[in-house]
Amino acid sequence: MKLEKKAVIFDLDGVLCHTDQFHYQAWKGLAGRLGVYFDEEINNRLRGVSRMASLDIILEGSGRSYTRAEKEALAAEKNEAYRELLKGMSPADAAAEVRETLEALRARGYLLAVGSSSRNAGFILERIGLEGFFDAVADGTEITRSKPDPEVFLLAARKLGVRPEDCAVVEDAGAGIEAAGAGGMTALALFGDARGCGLEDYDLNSFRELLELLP
Ligand code: B16
Ligand code: MG
Repeated sequence: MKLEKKAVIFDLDGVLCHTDQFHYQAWKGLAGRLGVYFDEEINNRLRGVSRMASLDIILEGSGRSYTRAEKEALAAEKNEAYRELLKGMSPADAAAEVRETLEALRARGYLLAVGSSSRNAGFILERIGLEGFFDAVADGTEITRSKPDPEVFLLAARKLGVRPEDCAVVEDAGAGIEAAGAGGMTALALFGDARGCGLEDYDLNSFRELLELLP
């Protein structure tokens, strides 16, 4: 299959780098402190979902309700632990395959963007040395509705100045694949629960395979 596209929008956590393991560790620490059961399967439901919505999913297992203020404090506690883990990231955390593929796509004339639900996206891109690679970044600080809503991808397309149908989106989350489809974009699934979720247009076997799809 060959796609006719002008732009590629990349999810960040789980696609450009593997911060998903740090999200898991930070949520696991919080859940442990609260005595709430948490495992990899529950963690998979948090991919691409906003911080508050993630907390709500975790607290489903708590058997009690929390006030808005309590939840804000818990989300802040998790984010502090998560940011500590992010500080340990470096350019070595962006795989050579990712860098090389981004460079090759750029050389072919594609516009490149990030579309992430994360409010930490700017910090992460800086840590891994990819902040200069993109024509636009749309992230959790600029949207009101998280994936599966298409808002973040539509914002990325608008920043690039291209129509949604001219964009391919690369995602590791089912929620992200759903968001891409809802925005009228072509959804490419890589890793995570995105592959085989049933809503994707194509399952990628590797990041590099993008170079076969996008001539
Ligand atoms: P933060 P993505 C998402 O990023 C993560 O997949 C998701 O697990 C996280 O809850 C969300 O960002 C919010 O992150 O707490 O850093 O604002 O996959 O859309 O790049
Ligand atoms: Mg992701």
